Amino acid sequence: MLKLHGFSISPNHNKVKLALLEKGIEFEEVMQRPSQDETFLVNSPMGKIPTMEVDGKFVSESGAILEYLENAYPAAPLMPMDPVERAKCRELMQVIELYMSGSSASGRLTAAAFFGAPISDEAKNDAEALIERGVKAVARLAKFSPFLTGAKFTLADCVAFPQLSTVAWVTRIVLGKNMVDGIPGAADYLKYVAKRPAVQKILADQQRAMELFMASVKK
Ligand SMILES: N[C@@H](CCC(=O)N[C@@H](CS)C(=O)NCC(=O)O)C(=O)O
Repeated sequence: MLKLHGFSISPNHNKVKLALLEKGIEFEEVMQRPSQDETFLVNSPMGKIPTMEVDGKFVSESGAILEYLENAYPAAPLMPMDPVERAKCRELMQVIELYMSGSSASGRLTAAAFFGAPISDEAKNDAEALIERGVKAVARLAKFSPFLTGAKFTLADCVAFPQLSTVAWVTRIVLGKNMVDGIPGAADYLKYVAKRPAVQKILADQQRAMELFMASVKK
């Protein structure tokens, strides 16, 4: 059985978990925090989560894992068949991943949002400018009719829901404004997608993991 190593607070973990749930693939979740331990770097060379264990082999990088799932489990497709539509779906995934995700722009604010870590005004302004550019790009590309790329739920939604929710939360806490509100239709889209059973599970697991995490760092 596939094993997803990571933890349920992480948006990168949750985008893969959402694809697994939406595709109806059986999997096991193995609790793993990011780590620079040699033993973990063997399975995830940057020490990041998630990493997916497939028959004893490990694949890291959520984009590569999503591509594997789509190729290995084609029965419930989450990518359009038409090559151009497929590329447009990939484009949105990339734009969100590269310019808005926790490992890029909003990631600069994550420690401040989670732990109240000090952050300079300069760092805040830099992050805000980067996120602003990503917000404008997503606003240009997203259809929200009702899903990100059109009528069907796709991998772009698996990426967008956890990432945009995180950007919304982090920017509200650190910058005092929810920057996802700069994407017309995004707030309603997030509420709509949150009703899906798979997303409900993601949110419930995330809430539980967050409570455990906060209790462990307060000790
Ligand atoms: N590009 C990677 C990003 C993964 C990532 O940044 N994961 C975060 C958790 S959401 C992490 O492991 N952070 C720890 C670190 O950057 O060392 C992917 O798509 O999987």
